Amino acid sequence: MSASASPQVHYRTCNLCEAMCGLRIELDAGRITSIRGDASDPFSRGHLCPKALALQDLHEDPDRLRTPLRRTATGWEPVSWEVALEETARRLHAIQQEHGRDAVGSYLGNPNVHNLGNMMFVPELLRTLRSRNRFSATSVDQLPHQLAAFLMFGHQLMVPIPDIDHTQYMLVLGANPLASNGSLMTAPDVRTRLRGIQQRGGRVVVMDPRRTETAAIADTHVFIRPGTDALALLALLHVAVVEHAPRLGPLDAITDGLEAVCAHVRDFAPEKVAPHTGVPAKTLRRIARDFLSARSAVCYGRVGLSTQAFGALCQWLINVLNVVSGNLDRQGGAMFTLPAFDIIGGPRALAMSRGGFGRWKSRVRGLPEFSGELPSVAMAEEMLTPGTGRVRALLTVAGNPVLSTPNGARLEEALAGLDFMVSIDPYLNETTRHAHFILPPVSPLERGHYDIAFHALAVRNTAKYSPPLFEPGPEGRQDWQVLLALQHRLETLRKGRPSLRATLKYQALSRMGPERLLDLGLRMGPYGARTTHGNHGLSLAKLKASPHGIDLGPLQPCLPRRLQTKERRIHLAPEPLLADLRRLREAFPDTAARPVNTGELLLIGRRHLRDNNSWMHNIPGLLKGKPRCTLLMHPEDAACRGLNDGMEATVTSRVGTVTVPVHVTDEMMPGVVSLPHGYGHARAGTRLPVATAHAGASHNDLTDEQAVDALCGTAAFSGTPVRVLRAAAPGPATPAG
Ligand SMILES: Nc1nc2c(c(=O)[nH]1)N[C@H]1C(S)=C(S)[C@@H](COP(=O)(O)OP(=O)(O)OC[C@H]3O[C@@H](n4cnc5c(=O)[nH]c(N)nc54)[C@H](O)[C@@H]3O)O[C@H]1N2
Ligand SMILES: Nc1nc2c(c(=O)[nH]1)N[C@H]1C(S)=C(S)[C@@H](COP(=O)(O)OP(=O)(O)OC[C@H]3O[C@@H](n4cnc5c(=O)[nH]c(N)nc54)[C@H](O)[C@@H]3O)O[C@H]1N2
Ligand code: SF4
Ligand SMILES: [Mo]
Repeated sequence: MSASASPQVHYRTCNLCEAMCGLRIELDAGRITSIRGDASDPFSRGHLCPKALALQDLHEDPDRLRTPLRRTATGWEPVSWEVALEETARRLHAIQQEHGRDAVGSYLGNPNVHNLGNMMFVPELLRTLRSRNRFSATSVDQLPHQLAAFLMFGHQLMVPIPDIDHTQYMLVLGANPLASNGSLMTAPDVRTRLRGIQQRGGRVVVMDPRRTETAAIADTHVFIRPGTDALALLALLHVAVVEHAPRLGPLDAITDGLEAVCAHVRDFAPEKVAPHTGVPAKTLRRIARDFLSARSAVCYGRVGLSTQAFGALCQWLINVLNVVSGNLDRQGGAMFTLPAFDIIGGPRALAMSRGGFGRWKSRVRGLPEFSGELPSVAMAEEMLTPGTGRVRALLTVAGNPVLSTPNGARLEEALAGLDFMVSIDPYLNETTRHAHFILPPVSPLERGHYDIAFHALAVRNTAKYSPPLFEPGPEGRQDWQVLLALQHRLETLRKGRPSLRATLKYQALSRMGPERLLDLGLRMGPYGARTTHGNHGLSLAKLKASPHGIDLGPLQPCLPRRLQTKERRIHLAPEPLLADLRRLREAFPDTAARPVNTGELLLIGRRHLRDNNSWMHNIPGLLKGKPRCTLLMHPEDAACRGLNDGMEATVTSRVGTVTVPVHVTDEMMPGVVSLPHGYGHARAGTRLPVATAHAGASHNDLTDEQAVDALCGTAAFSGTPVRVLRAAAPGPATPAG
């Protein structure tokens, strides 16, 4: 957009988290003068959080890379796109030629899902690489949700979404939407939506080892021991089945496996699980009764639940509870979004794969594949363990696994030993510093945006397109352009010569870009030309003409039509999940005496409104105020270790030790401590001066890559056993020796 004399206004969606807030951005002479919430956005209604302002800071950050970099013996040097792409393709190709396809691994980070072009073009590049060593943030996050959806409803993205705007009872486990702004529940201004439940006479109940910001506004908060939620959910189901008898309503006719579920849950009376969970049986019974007698109710669990040893069981049991209480696919319960760009039921070429599970295993530890990916906890060992199939080269796209995946320090060792590494990323950070080439995309304001994923996971059906605010400079490349160029080069090298067909396809896709594919998907989607849901006739042009976005109405019941299982039935008791109950029983035997107090504490994570995983710490405005990388600890646990508020403590796990200041607070459950993740910016050789000045310690220097949900390989970092000691006071300087 060219500079002009009078102020201009631009509307767009913030792409930084899942909430999809509408923004109103004012510009003067081509420079941003204000960013506010867009009151006319029908979904977010003017809401925004402090991170929205960071879109300007990100855009203007002098440390954000603007040209490709090549690592040399004497440091980083800028190179042209031509050189960087050519050399990268050549190296990747050569390594695959010599060592086989699997020798090139990939890791995809979270921002891929917040980027239209990456959603469209990453799968193509991965198809070309055809390596089984594909990793992503999915397996340190929502994999259990996707596994449960795949096994129960036939598609990994048929994730039930809480109908927060209509429910009368919301039970939240292991999520803190007031800090995270909601996840697998796109719900801008979630605070007002939660308050709305209370204002219509409903209740919000939170089960969390910490009295979180969300717990603080809830009607009830219950402490629960980390890692025991599957037991608590089984006990809730026990009450639902034994006391109340299941009532599936219209789903009764299309649901298989109810008997099997009932048979298992009879064993899990609230009294029996109480010693493990720390939740009094009385409390669990009351929650179950209130849930079951509410006019509508929904159970929702997020990161705290999916990243534990029984994460897949947790997400399955949540779905089961919603089904047997008659709350799946009904207003105020757990519902399915019907997005305008339909990644589930849309045309094959534009839809996402339904998923797959356990079709192959990781080479070293035998961890199962899910949807074509292997668990990220296996990344380091796949690079460090010799033999055929060893990962010798890595492509990272929008990921910082050194800070985001368990035992980051070991992963770093592995990255340092790779033959070749390339990172598509705008920053020289803890991960990309190990790359041979860094290929930086333009800023989010220099590209068009449509939330393919989050429109499909939202509490309301809406659609909105954001055009680019700024034109990229001549050297600027969007992610998708980099991905496509790399793919084309790799294909050409593989064939040995440029083929006419491949060249034509490349040229066509370069011209089309993600926008034309989006248009196609919108036109062929449920609100498009062959419209089945109201007379919307959606297309990209129509969205462009509605800069605040289009409201497509509340979630609607859609079963069995939308089920993706072969027979369009719900599988309430999929075999792998049912079988996994045995592992749960073994981990928590009936006769278990309470574990003797060994002085061990359980470490959990924490998100803060002004953080975004690891990557927004170079923005001064977001780091103002007191340091946030602190260890929260209950007063009793602090007292018996001689720790006072503000003192430094060492925290030690099986894999490492970090030193952090302690904040003593009774918002923690006794026996549990909390440290945020995404810090640990003191590592040398990055180009993040602001982050380095607020370094903190990395939570993932404590988490253990051996701790997994054995069923699906998801990292189990909720509840890492740690020892905490008062740090030795810095003594007098000792003479250097
Ligand atoms: N201990 C612990 N660990 C956790 C979690 C936890 O709760 N506790 N949470 C987990 C979760 S839920 C997640 S999703 C993962 C996140 O794991 P990652 O996605 O690996 O980590 P991020 O910190 O999000 O890093 C994002 C990277 O993408 C880059 N980036 C940002 N925008 C773009 C873009 O548009 N294009 C490109 N090419 N790059 C971009 C950033 O510079 C940064 O390098 O972390 C997980 N790790
Ligand atoms: N401000 C901000 N927003 C974000 C992000 C961010 O880093 N910062 N990250 C984004 C990403 S990638 C994601 S996936 C989402 C995540 O969204 P949420 O899942 O809402 O994120 P958290 O705040 O980590 O909430 C997890 C909660 O689980 C609790 N918990 C930990 N272990 C257990 C356990 O064993 N049982 C129970 N019951 N609770 C437990 C923790 O105390 C915490 O309150 O947030 C997104 N939004
Ligand atoms: S809540 Fe999320 S989408 Fe909304 S302004 Fe903040 S970061 Fe952006
Ligand atoms: Mo995430």
